[in-house]
Amino acid sequence: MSEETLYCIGCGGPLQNTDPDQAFYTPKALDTQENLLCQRCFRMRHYGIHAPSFYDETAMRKTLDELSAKPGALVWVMDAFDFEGTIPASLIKLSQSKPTLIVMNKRDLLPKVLNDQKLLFHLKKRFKDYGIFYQDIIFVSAKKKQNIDALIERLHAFEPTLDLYLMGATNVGKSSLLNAMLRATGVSQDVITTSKQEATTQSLIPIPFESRILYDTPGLLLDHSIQRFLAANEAYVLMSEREIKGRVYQLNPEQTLFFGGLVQLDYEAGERASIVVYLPQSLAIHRRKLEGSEAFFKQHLGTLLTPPSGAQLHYGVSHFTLDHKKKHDLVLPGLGFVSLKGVKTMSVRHPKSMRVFVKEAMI
Ligand SMILES: Nc1nc2c(ncn2[C@@H]2O[C@H](COP(=O)(O)OP(=O)(O)OP(=O)(O)O)[C@@H](O)[C@H]2O)c(=O)[nH]1
Ligand SMILES: [Mg+2]
Repeated sequence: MSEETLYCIGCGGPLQNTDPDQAFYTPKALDTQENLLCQRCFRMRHYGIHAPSFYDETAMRKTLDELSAKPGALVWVMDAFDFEGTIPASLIKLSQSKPTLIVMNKRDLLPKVLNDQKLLFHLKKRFKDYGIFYQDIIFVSAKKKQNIDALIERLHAFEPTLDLYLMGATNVGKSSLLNAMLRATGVSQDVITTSKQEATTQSLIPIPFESRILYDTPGLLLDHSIQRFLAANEAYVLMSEREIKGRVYQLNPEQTLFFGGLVQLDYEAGERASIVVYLPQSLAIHRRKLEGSEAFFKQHLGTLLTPPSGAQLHYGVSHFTLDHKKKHDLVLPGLGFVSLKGVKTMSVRHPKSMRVFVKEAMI
């Protein structure tokens, strides 16, 4: 083995070729000049195999401390569809001390009725509420290669001496964006490993980009992520691949909607309500009367009402009293949102770690 440590080009981990059961193993000799992949990245890329992560909460805190101490600018990537669910508190703090660009990725998932102007107006208010500081907000789609040139152009506006850190929650598409930017500058294939799995990127990956270094970073893990409480295959099915269109329900009080077995919305009092569900299309919606819905939930959870189909989740119930004349969004972080009009009171059963809340409607 050569003296110098080599790093996996796919996930950033320090390579070793002695123990296949340990992190960042490669069967290849470590004295080569070629870009090497660890076994985990190789399997994820070529076989789509779900591979264990070596990145945990401790490593996450260490990375954050390291980055907070370095000069540089923050390129904060969020999932445009689930931005309320992809705002780690640690990055709010970081945005207050570093020049920050907000990149709303996965723009392709948002319903087309929500135009950029409307979205921007809403985001500015929300970011103010959160205490997020930023220079600009840009909408992109790594998947559809939308606005990638504009993003690169915007990066030029940062002081040339600053290195740039692509940061954000896990799975928002940081690595996909970096691959898209590299392709836009002539690289012919994806360099960094991407996947639906949490913590695909395991360590900082420095990429020389024009005159500076652009770092891909491991995503921040969130406790309300669906991957925390669902089996991997169930969570993957809920990760949308295309535009999420609203599913419309006209509901009378005393009616209930089940979103799979994950969320139960009991509409208690109000007018005849208009409810538009912006949740992954793969999540089945079941409608019934409110009376007896508790027993129905217990009886059908895991069979008619899935996911989850396996282990029992811990649920909590949140009650809401709303101004029924206004439109609101019920936000289900990690899943999406439900737009409500005409509702006075409702109760929502949800996984305990999913902190649901209501805000002014976006659409
Ligand atoms: N629909 C859609 N999916 C995207 C987009 N960008 C990335 N994805 C998907 O989102 C998933 C996560 O992408 P990654 O690039 O691995 O995300 P990441 O932020 O680097 O994740 P970590 O390394 O775990 O922090 C993959 O399944 C991507 O295909 C996008 O613009 N639109
Ligand atoms: Mg990544």
